[in-house]
Amino acid sequence: MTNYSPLLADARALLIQAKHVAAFIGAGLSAESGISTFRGAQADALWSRFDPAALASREGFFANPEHVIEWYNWRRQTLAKASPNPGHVALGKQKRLIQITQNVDNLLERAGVPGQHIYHLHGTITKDRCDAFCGYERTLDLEHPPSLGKCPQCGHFLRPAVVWFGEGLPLDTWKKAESLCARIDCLLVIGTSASVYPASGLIHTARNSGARIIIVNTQPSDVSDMASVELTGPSGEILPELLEGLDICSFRNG
Ligand code: BV8
Ligand code: ZN
Repeated sequence: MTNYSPLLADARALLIQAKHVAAFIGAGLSAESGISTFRGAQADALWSRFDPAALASREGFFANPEHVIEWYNWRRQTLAKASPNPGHVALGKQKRLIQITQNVDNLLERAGVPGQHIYHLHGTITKDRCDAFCGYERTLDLEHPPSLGKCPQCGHFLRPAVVWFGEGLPLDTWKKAESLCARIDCLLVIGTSASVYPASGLIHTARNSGARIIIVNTQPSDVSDMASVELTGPSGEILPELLEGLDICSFRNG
């Protein structure tokens, strides 16, 4: 008997009675696939070994572009060797659930979540794009990612197709996520410290619109006080039990 089991029934009841559900996902979902989180307790948490401002920002990139591309290519090769964990697989079975993710990996896609149901708020490391937004982008071979290069269309640097600190989120994706969170009646918050904005503001948007919040995390987070139910444990263990046999959806008529 784990410490979260008594709460599982409460969380399942909320998911079953809810009409419109969405998932909001952070780096913790991919931790059991060997993808470092940003701030979690693990010694491997990315930021504990790197300075995010120095690496995940345009200033950092232009200060040392080769070094930043090396960091991303290390992450790409780690992702190439990683597989979806049981948490991703459980989410992959929910074919009608919109999954709003801060993660830049492709593990939800590889677990079978329909692409149009994954809202990547912070982009993806599986692609490069032109830094001048001229429209050029390239999908990468994650095992053998290219070194620093220039856009063949306009000559500016090519950089990972992610949202760096200080950069705006993709507007259309943001608007879809925001309007969804304003009208759902249950938000499943998985593996996030809820410390990065404006993404984490979506949890507040959902709560303020009356949605019940279910949290899955190995430790308390900035939004623990908003939870109707908080399931403490690894998402790779909890999600298969929580979602077993359910078919939760975001648009009832969808
Ligand atoms: C912007 C891509 C303006 C790059 C990332 C207020 C409003 C708006 C902005 C700000 C604001 N306050 C501060 C800001 C600035 C900044 C920000 O939020 N800073 C933080 C640090 C305070 N925000 C920005 O700069 C954003 N841009 O605002 O621009 C603007 C607007 C218009 C036009 C121009 C400019 C952009 C932010 C996006 C940054 N990019 N990623 C890359 O990956 O290299 S953020 C990065 O953090 C990842 O995406 C990551 O997913 C995300 C959030 O972290 P989490 O996912 O929560 O991960 P974390 O490690 O923190 O937590 C993991 C959790 O999992 C822990 O709780 C742990 O307990 C749990 N866990 C661990 N293992 C498990 C588990 N849970 C379950 N099971 C397990 N096994
Ligand atoms: Zn270009």
